[in-house]
Amino acid sequence: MFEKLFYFPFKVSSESLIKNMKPVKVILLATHNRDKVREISLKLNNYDITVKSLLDFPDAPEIVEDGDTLEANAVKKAEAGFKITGLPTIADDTGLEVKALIGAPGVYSSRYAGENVTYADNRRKLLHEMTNVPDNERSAVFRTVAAFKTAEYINIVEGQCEGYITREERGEGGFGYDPVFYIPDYKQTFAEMPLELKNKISHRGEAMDKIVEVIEKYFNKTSHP
Ligand code: ITT
Repeated sequence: MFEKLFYFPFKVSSESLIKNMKPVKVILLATHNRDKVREISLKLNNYDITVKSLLDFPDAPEIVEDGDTLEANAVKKAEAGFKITGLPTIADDTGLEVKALIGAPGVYSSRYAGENVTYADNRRKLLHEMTNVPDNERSAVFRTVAAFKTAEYINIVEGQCEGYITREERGEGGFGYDPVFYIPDYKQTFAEMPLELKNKISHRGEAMDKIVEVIEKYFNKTSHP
């Protein structure tokens, strides 16, 4: 009786089922930063990849960012994320390097104004430090180092974006230093442009374009033939 109810009208071999099964592609973003999750998820939108972040793993231990370089921190976050979840993991570490401040805040961008500060505190300090810097000496570069860690390897890429530090905040979008980072080609700060455009031209966008190539190769190799 039971068998009859669940009778398949046509015969499907388990082999063909497996062959036609779409492999589930899941990656972890080793971050708690919702703004980064939004940007990177948008970037990976077209790739049929399910993106998780550490926000989905509330019991995950904190990863301390104590490296002296962006690369050291990106590697540390990617390795820790992979160890915690077993998922192929992306991590990025980003710094704003201001020429007039000899590369500061750089790797210390998140704590420029001190521990446990807000994005706004950091921007305020930056604008204050640059009060006497003339317009033609306000160049800066955003640098991102991103790492992709799997069971087999770790791949490291970089992206950067050049711009200028404004004298006051402009725009409501983006996050972090976006309202004070001006891109002359677009006559806008990152906070004034749509996220799609920031993602196309930004430091993180460039790094993610490179990481996507690595991820595609990774999933093509490990997916069903
Ligand atoms: P995770 O380490 O959890 O990924 P985080 O906020 O600490 O998140 P980073 O160390 O990579 O991120 O970045 C340091 C700071 O640089 C960050 O707190 C922001 O203030 C700033 N920042 C990073 N990416 C930015 C971007 O695209 N636009 C503006 N500011 C950014």
